[in-house]
Amino acid sequence: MIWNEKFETMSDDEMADFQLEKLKETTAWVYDRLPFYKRKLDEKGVHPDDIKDLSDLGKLPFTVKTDLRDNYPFGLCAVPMTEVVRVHASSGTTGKPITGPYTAADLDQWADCMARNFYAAGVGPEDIFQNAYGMGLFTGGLGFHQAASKIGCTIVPASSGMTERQVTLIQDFGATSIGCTPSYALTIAEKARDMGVDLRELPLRVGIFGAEPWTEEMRREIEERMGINAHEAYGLTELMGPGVSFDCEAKDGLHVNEDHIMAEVIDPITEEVLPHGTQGELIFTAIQRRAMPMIRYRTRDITTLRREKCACGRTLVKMDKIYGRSDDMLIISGVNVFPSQIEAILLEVPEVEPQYVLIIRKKGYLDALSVDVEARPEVYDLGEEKLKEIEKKIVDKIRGTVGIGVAVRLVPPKSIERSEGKAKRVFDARNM
Ligand code: DLL
Repeated sequence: MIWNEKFETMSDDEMADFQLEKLKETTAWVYDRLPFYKRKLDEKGVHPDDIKDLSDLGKLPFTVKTDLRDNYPFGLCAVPMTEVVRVHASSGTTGKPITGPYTAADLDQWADCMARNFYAAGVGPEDIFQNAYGMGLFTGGLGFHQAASKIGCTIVPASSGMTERQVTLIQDFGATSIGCTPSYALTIAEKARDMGVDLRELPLRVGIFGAEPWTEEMRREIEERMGINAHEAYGLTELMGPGVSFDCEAKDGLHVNEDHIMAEVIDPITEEVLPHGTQGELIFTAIQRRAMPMIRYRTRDITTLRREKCACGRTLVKMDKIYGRSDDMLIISGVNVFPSQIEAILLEVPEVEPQYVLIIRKKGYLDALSVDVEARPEVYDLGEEKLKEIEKKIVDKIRGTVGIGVAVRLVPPKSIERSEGKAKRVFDARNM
């Protein structure tokens, strides 16, 4: 199912023409209205009139997270507040939150982008959609809500948390589809099992998961535990929220809604734009938003772009599943490691649950990594000797695949805190 045939299957040439027109319009929009962008463009010696070609995007300055924090709350809002109809925000871990103001037209476009996500996952008007993303300032809850509403799904606005109730609602209301973070999907699946409810026997058939990195191995695990097709949503508050990109039935990368958001990948150190097929930091330019357009935003998310024929018929450029965030990259014995690499290995080990945490500690002058992972209940009961054997197996697997030595500890079932939203899986104990 394709929601917006025109833009999702547009030819590359037509898309390029469309993007150029919108890029010109948006650059002039921010230049004329926001002193922040005027100063940044002037410093680079670029004027909106200098944009003649799509490659001129590379001449524009980057915007970074601290620019948003420095302009908190509405310094980057390009319309009067009377035209702003809603504000979302992401808390982040440090400093001021990132705010996202929207005009009525921005909200409409956002709903269109998210509706594409629903259709690509095979969720339509006849579906009952349980929305277990957190409702509120977080863009997940209302972002999914307004799209499901536009499509005409029957919405169950459960929000996140109260997991037992989530299971009961799925059961009683006959939800056919669900949205939440992948880690919360695992929590729901586990709670269902504890309650003696077999989700695989219920009408639930699709999930749309996102807001945090997850591996293909995690996707298969969730599909198996819930008896569903697990699809993906990607996005960030700075660029509207979910709806930036989504996967389709091919499950081979995520289509970027590039008529709204242009994507580039750069080398995070040299800031040089990289060719498609090369991994680097994702950069987004929002070319249609009016309250808070964004010029070349550095996401810190690591991926690769590809423009290729997709089995689903969409022509929208694809990005690979997010490999990790540059902030989450660990350097262990001189080797760069992303948590996703460890997750992929752990999920291949049949004796453990998909519940783990990574702890970074100081070992002399170097950083050392410890992995705590839960043993399956029946495995945990086999005793210490067996656990040691499995721990060693995991240590060897990680050394063989990632090339680093780590300490692995199998911990008791249910001893790792369960997630209801974005899971916190990396702990820094270097200063403890
Ligand atoms: O997490 C928006 C969202 C809500 C996306 C619901 C999908 C579903 P923020 O809270 O601003 O916005 O966090 C944005 O989360 O830069 C990524 O690092 C990460 N992220 C979001 N989706 C994915 C995904 C929402 N599918 C940050 N895979 C982004 C990996 C993701 N990381």
